Amino acid sequence: MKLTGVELRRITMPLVSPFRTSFGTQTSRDILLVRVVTDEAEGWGECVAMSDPLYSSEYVDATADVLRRFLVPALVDAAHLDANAVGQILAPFKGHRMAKAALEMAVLDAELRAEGRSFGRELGAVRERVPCGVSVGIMDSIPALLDAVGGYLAEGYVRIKLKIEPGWDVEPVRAVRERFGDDVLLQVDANTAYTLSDARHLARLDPFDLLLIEQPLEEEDVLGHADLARQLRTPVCLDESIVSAQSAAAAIRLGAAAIVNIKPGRVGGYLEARRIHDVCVAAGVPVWCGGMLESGLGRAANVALAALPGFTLPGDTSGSGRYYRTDITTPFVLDDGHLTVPTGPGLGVTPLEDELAAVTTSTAWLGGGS
Ligand code: NPG
Repeated sequence: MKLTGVELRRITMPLVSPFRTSFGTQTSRDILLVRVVTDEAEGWGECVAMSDPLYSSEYVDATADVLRRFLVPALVDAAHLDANAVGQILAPFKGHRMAKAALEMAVLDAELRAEGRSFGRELGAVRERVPCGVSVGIMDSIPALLDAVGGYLAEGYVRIKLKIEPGWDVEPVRAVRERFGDDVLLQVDANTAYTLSDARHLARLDPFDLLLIEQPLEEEDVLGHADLARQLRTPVCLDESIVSAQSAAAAIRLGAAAIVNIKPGRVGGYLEARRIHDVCVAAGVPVWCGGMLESGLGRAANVALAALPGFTLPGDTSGSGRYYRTDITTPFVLDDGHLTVPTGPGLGVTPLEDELAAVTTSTAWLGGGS
């Protein structure tokens, strides 16, 4: 393929309810979409960066800037382009994995659409549908939390993840266990909110038989996670710390990650996400697919990835309605706790013109002609 140009499109989608994590509260999602135009087909990518650099160092304005100034021009200059080449072409530019992932996703979509193959087929999906978990934000009170969890269980979600932070950890977990019983698949996510000196406190979660505790310590503290893991019965899962297959292999070798959350945006794209999956499978480490409040575009690709054989735990692959009243694609709707892996060419979904126009705040064309 030869790249003609790239459209960057900013959209703002209101959330159905505020989503609070240890790093902040969100009421809407500011998303950068990437549409690549090639001589063979068009493709869509979604950048998972947030408005502010609170989850990781990237943020939407920065991803738009690095795409415009460095990443897109490098691809426009390439004589022959395919998704496998994107990582190599962009390798001289350090970091910026979320920006790179969005561009690679769009090129992969275009390539697969041109060839009539789906993301699931390309990545190696072995399931037609995937079981879905839901991430439940920090609430103002335990009764409000129990209402929310009860609602999600009634909708069919097969696994509950509670966001935690100091002051909101043991009691919410205890309350959910007491109300909904020991059979509910339950895990917690700290988004780096603790330090190693909290080890004894976090060990108080052990009696609740959690699937895992996700990223209790800061991103670079891989050794700390290994030390913590020796003091907890609850398995330690890494999210923010895993930025590549190489960092996954190191974390596993050090005993810092018994389980890995794979988010394609965080690691530079779906191809690196698959490599992490392969590293984890070889090491006997279970993986699951994380979520970053994606629109239907990112959701489609995540559901395809979550259908790979090593994804043995339910992911944060919720239905569109968990976050958005109106999605920009045909919405993903839970069926008996599962989402169906799209089978059409590329992502298998495209933005709906009116819905997309309604949430668009700006567009910019980069590259050649049209
Ligand atoms: O289901 O899409 C989803 C969201 C799941 O909790 C979720 N994501 O830390 O994993 C996380 C968290 C997150 C959301 C992180 C947005 C960063 C941005």
